[in-house]
Amino acid sequence: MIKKEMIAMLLAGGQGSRLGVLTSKVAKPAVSFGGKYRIIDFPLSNCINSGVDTVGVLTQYQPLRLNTHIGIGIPWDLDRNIGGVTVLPPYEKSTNSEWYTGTANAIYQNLDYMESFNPEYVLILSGDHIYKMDYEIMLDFHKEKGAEVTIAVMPVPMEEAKRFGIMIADEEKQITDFEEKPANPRSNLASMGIYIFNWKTLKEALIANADKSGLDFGKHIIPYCHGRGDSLYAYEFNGYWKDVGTLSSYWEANMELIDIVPEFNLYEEYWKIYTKSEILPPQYIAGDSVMERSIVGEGTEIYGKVYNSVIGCGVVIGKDTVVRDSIIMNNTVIGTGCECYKAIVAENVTIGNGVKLGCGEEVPNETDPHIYNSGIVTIGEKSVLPDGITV
Ligand code: ADQ
Ligand code: ADP
Repeated sequence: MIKKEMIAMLLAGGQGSRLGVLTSKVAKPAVSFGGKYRIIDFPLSNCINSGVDTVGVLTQYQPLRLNTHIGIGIPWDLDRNIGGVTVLPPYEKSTNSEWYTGTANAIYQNLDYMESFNPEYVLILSGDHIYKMDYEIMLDFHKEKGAEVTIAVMPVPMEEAKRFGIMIADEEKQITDFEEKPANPRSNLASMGIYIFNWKTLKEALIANADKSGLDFGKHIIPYCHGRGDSLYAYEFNGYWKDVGTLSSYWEANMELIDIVPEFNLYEEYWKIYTKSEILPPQYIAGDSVMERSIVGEGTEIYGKVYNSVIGCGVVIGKDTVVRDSIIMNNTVIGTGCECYKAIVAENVTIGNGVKLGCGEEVPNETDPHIYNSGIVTIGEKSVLPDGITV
């Protein structure tokens, strides 16, 4: 009989509406990041680097690019006969078919998948975080404490605490109180949305709460386990971790890669981030062009001037164009004589000549805070911007 000590379930199906036009056509975990990666590369690489070789990826919203990217898991060495990576979309059952209505509902609908590996532990991950973490060390902590549930936590600035699950832990790191996104947080110890459950505990909790609508870990499962007296522990993580769920956090995390001494380092040999990449020619940097403090993907051609920016693969930046503090994703073509300041331009965009991006007035949008409230101009995938316009 197959037996895997710990398997991972990676939640990658949320709509990601706070990323506005960046996620109108792709799932958030498939959004490109850092010039050559996609967000999901980080948790997937963490899995393989931590020795977790069985990963179920729960997809739902706009999964096409995500599916193509993951494929059979070759870049992450997750193409296995037993285990490996399996994409798990919601499927038609004989009774009670439904979409994944919440994070825990998505896991609940895949009880059979998990059961087939007969695991001791299940690691629950989000597909939208940028970090490097050794889940094996977290598992050691979980075992050492004799925990039923371990939640990875991090202190966050107090003013941001209400965006997260917040907990109070004692000196032994046992969780004494947990509140999901409290209006008035009593601590700044935030849940990273990364959990290790004993399989038996998880299964029982999911079955007991199966009828709740929008079944969610933070809202239902964790409070349920806490309420019935399971032993919950907080595993404190001290490295770099960023939830890139908003345009400003996404922009910031990209910009942090080009800091003079980046806190998050992509160049470490011992913890590689793997990705699926196309075979592309080398970058071409033309005479008279400028490249300063930037990351540039393969196959890109630079004829203009680029400062403090993250440029994807297969991008063309025309002559006399200036790009500053911006993120330009794969295969976007920018014409000549353009100005592009603090902008995020998605993949496969075509920008004409003499276009000005991010040079207009900053108009905070208070009625619809989902989009354009960050002073960052964002252009959605496959947009075509005609010559001479200002955005
Ligand atoms: P949120 O960030 O609000 O809070 P949530 O929206 O529940 O997290 O999404 C977590 C992950 O699940 C995302 O990767 C998302 O794409 C995916 N997901 C959401 N709905 C899904 C569905 N129906 N099917 C499949 N996947 C789905 C959580 C915790 C907080 C914690 C933060 C940390 O609830 O306690 O502080 O994460 O970021
Ligand atoms: P999204 O909200 O972008 O669709 P998720 O699937 O990660 O992405 O959902 C996160 C939840 O947080 C949503 O239910 C959303 O309503 C809520 N939310 C929206 N904006 C914010 C914000 N600025 N800070 C914290 N939570 C938010």
